[in-house]
Amino acid sequence: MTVEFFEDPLKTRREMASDPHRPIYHFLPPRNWMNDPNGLFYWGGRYHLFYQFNPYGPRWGFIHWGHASSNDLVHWEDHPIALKPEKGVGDENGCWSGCLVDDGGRATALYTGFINPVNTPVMSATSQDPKLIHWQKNPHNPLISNIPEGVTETHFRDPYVWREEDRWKMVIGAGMQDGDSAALLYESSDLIKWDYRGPLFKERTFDSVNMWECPNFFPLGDQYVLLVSLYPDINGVYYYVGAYDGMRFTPHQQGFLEEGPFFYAPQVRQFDEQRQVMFAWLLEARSEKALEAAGWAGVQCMPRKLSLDRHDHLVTQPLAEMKTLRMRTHHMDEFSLAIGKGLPIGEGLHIGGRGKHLEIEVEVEAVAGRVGLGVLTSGDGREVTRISVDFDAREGVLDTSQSSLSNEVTSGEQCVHLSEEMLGCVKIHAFIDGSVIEVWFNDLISLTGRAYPTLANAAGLFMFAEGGEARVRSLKVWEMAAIWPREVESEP
Ligand code: DQQ
Repeated sequence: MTVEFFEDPLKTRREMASDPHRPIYHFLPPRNWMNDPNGLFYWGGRYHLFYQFNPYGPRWGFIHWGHASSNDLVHWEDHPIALKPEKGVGDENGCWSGCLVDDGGRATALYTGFINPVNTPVMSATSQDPKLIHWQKNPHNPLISNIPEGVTETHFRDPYVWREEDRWKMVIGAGMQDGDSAALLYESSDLIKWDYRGPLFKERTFDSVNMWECPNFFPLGDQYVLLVSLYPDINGVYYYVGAYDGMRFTPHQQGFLEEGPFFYAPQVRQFDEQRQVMFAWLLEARSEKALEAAGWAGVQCMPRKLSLDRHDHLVTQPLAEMKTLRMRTHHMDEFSLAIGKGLPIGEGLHIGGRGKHLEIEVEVEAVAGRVGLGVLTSGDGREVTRISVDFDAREGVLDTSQSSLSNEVTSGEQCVHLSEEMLGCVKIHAFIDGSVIEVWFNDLISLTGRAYPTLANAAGLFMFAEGGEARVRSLKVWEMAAIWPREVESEP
């Protein structure tokens, strides 16, 4: 297949770079639609990221596996499309989500073939290419086409595979006829013939949820984690932490990894002893018409490291490697914020056009009111995105309700609960990248949002305190570099 922009992806990236909503340090394809990360993998000395991709437009449909690689999980190089739908083999209408494993020197993708909503077999493709450019579909495809009894026929997809002693294990996301969601366990000695072993774990997470998409199952410290995406309605990403006996999983802790509507379908891979690394699909918050005009849709979150806090809650942190993108730093210590007065930080620190691509770390103390940051703010204040702590409601808040004057955009307030002990001195760690916002409160709880300001100068940064005064212990701002070669960048 010839898809013009993959012949010169950097040229396409350069053409797209003047769009102020495009991130520069989050991964996205040169153009068109991307959703779930797939097949996160280390091979031939490089990290590989495959992703759900529609080469024909900025809308979901006729999904292929796009491909990029990196030597640090931060900077990426585009590669040709890896997997394409093909008639007669089991994936004629789409190569849906899956993963990659190393089968004794042969990279093997296990993925969902989409024929129609009630026919979504498990498929496989292999590559012995050190760069993973060339793929062969397995002649035994489809590997699993019969769904087990009790499973809803439209709710069976997204294989996640790992090696356990001398066997391969796999979980598949499912929805059951009894209303539960499930991670179905399979076992194989050769990655081709799979035996069903029953649900690894099943539960009705909430009444509104009838399937777990994209299950990930992996060890973390001395526990096991099952991470699932709540379907339908992109209801958020949920985790269970517990014990695993080789057949069944028994959780003792659970919760939302992120509850909002913009973070979905993560994939987790262990790359070295210490680190389980995760990417996830960040959804757009604008109309189809706006997406068609933009020519692109969907972003990956920054690579994140997973860990368990002292209560066995699953938490994430941006990978330390992201610090390599920090450029000019601005630093202010010990200052007060008077009630109701915005303190413009951008002007004082001379942050130029890079105000749309920042990392910000601020530590604040207050006893009442809302204290926080205004980002992506226009000179006249008509467009502003607020990231704050509400000390009265004990919440971290990401408020995009005034982010954009456009009526093609969905906006609103997302809140997360902060415990009493977190409120002593709150650290807000925010990443702003065009239209992408990822925020952590006290390095523990994260929120993701999208903001699409329309005014050219909407790059201002300020701090505010409403309903109570605040003391800022320290504020650090970094202008961030792009993850693409210099020639792709547009003038800030
Ligand atoms: N996306 C894929 C499916 C998966 C869903 C299709 C989750 O395999 O269940 O693009 O976003």
